Amino acid sequence: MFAKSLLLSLLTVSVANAHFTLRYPEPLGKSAAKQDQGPCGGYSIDSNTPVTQFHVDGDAVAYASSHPEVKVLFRIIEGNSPDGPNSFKGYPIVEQYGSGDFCEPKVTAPKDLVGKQGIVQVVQNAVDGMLYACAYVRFVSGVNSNLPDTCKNGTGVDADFAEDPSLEAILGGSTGTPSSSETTSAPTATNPPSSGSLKSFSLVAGVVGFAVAILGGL
Ligand SMILES: [Cu+2]
Repeated sequence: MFAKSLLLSLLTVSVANAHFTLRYPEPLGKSAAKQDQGPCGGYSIDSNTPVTQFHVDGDAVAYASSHPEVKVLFRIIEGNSPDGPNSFKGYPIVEQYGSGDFCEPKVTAPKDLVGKQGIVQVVQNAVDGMLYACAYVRFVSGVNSNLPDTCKNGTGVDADFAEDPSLEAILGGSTGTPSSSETTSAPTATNPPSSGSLKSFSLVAGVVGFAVAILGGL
């Protein structure tokens, strides 16, 4: 028991040191010390914040991950406030497997953001909770045909599309989301939780009835 809790605390310490490091676009800051703090991992935009050009028809978001399994939201935000009213899903939510370098080279933003500034926010749902990093960008037209060197996948790193209600909720808290990506909340309505509760209630009632019958027979 003691050995188990010691192992657990050791694991917690090791993952707390480095969650993930956003490599591209240039992040607001490189320390992961406050990465569990939304919306930007303890950083905010100021006069020293680097600005990266971001191509609305497809650009890279690259990071190095210490976690072998995370779900990731790539969120595009208009303006210089992470809590601004207009935010968009830059790519479907993915589940990334394997630790190391990971890059999604086709993150997109709405075309009408061209010429404006904004934020690329990466939110990971990891074993140690929600993790955040942001980059300040200026939106430009077209596709980035000259992807950065940091856009690569480490050996054994892979990804697949995934669902994640917690990450969707971050996105859903704002207005102006493209209608094409707003079909995710519907499935829960067809499977209301009450049917599950009713089933377990009748099971319990059956067991109680059986017990009563035995008692009655004695
Ligand atoms: Cu972590």
